[in-house]
Amino acid sequence: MSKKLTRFVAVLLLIALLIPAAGATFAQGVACEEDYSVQADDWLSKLADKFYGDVLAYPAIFEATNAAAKADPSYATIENPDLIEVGWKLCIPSAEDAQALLAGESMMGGEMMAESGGEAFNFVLVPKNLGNPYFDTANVGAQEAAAELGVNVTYQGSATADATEQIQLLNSLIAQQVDGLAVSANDADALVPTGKAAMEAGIPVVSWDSQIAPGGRNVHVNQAVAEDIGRVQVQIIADLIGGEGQIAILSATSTAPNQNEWIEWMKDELSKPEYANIELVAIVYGDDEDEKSYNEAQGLMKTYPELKGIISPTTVGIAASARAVQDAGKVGQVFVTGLGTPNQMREYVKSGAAPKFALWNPADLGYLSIYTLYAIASGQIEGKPGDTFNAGKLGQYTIDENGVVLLGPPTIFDINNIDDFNF
Ligand code: RAM
Repeated sequence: MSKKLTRFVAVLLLIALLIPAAGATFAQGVACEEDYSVQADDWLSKLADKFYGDVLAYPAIFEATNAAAKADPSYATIENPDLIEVGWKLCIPSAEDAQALLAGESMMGGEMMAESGGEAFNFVLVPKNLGNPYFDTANVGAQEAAAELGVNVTYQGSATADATEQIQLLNSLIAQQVDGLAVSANDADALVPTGKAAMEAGIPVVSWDSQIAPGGRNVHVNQAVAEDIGRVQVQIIADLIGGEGQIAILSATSTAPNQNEWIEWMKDELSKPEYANIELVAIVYGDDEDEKSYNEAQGLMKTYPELKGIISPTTVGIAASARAVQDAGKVGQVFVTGLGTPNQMREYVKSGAAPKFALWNPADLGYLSIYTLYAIASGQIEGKPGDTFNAGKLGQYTIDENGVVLLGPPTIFDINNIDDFNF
């Protein structure tokens, strides 16, 4: 063999060695970097997580395997991406090819399933009540998630934050056979039978913001650790009133699961020695209605002329309380804190009626709730403790041992940062 020819063969051999052990290249130019035989308890999103670290990349395996099956029937033909069987041979494209396949999908998720014979999901986001900017903002995030996932999310709630009205609404949504419910509960226990009925009818239930007790939902999406939310509000009021004096709590409804849990932590914080000079004189309820909350705040100032602080762990109550303090000419005498939206509280931060308060981003909460619901409804996860799923721009989340997904720590707002936020 001539030297030239030897070199040519060597180069060919080298090229052959450098090419990964790929299977055939299929119609769309996608090669199987690896073949995979389905094991018990596998499902596509779990495999997408394993190979690409992204549960939402499962359509790439689905598409590539079906393309491969056309050229080589030893690969499985997958009709329903939610159903794969043990022993099936799947085509796993390289991460690069998977990305190209996903980018080539005009639609992902629910709509992609629609293309393959399934149907786009119809989810419903249910707030405690309508007419509250906090929940409206959550819906903005939910719609963003819906657009990314190719699902429909409608926003439906009752006029008042009332458990009976909410149960009626949920029953009618169950009868309509919607594909998933994301609910901010008006009562943790009263909603359990309804949540159960939905799940028994095959409708996944995620509670968010205000939880349905375990047993009545698959997962609860919690905005922040309840203990932290409770304690921080006491720490802020103590600071605002100089560590002594009478304070009151103006809450949402008396049955609200989230507020009631936070109030327990407030009491616990107040029992510490450093708050010995602070007296909690009353807990009243404005029912997340502006006028009622305003009247309750006025009532507190009348009944307790020495009152120095109001903690209102509701976006409706805190704005109404701050307005009542301002209208009463008591800025600097009575301080308000609690949980509010920056847009509703901006003027009261600036006037000094409510110089400091806390909240999370409700849009992120709505966004995460829809991703959680989608992960369960699409069969990517069962919704059990330890399950991990991808929530788009927010990243990866894991369900904890109590069936809870945690959004993250709250933000504290004051004059220094209030203008940086617009919700
Ligand atoms: C109100 C609602 C909601 C709560 C916020 C802080 O908008 O009661 O459930 O999370 O306040």
